[in-house]
Amino acid sequence: MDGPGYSILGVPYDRTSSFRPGSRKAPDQIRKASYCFEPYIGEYDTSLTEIPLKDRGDLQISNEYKEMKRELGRTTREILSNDRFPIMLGGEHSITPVVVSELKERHDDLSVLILDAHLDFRDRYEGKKHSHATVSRRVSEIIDPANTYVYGVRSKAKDYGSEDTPVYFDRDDISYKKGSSSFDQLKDIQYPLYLSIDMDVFDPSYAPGVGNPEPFGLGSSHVKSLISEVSDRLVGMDIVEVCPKFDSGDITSNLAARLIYELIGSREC
Ligand SMILES: [Mn+2]
Repeated sequence: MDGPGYSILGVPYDRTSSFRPGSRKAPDQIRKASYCFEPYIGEYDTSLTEIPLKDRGDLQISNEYKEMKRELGRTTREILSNDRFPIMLGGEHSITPVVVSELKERHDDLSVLILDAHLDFRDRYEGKKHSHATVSRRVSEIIDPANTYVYGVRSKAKDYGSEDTPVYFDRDDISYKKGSSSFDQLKDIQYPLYLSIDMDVFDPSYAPGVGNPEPFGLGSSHVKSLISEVSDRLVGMDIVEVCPKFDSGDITSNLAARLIYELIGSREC
């Protein structure tokens, strides 16, 4: 079933998770949660059973960064060379720069939109360069900082500031004005675009099962409309930081699975 379509890949890696590890168990939990939904999405009049969608299963890796990077890089190249749209299921957020790096080889003008409660712009965290807490810094080194967008931020280190900071939107600055597009603030964004969803961008009431929960977050409808506005200009996505061990009632896995339906449905309509 090669050729245009979607490839789902689980990346069971959470080596640097510092607070609540366990996101390496998320890919399977997100798959299980997806069984609760009808394949037909009425809003977009699209059925997932009629779309070329291949689940490649999980990367067979130990929890070591170098191995994850090598295997994820190799498999991403394979997915892209088959002209398929990659949907990566983390795992922790440090998988994102590996995928971005491969996409940049194909799209010189790539932008990246990261939905995240955390700015994650440290150069190192706990001595590690490749950590869940250094993601936007690593991404902005691969593409231009001006093309790196972080949306939904409500936690950052005090000494984050430099001219190389990505474009970021604090949660408190995001407009919820009735009638305005949730995407208005990102109107200068360039395409093609890669979307990385750290599930902690949501308020913990929507997504309690994450590595680093942060109160006062975004609602699910807001993120849904944002996804549908950008989806047809995306070249890949990941969804990271679901932590099943802390996920009461599988709420977070359920939302993660439904966001993937949303992405595919809104691209196909
Ligand atoms: Mn985060």
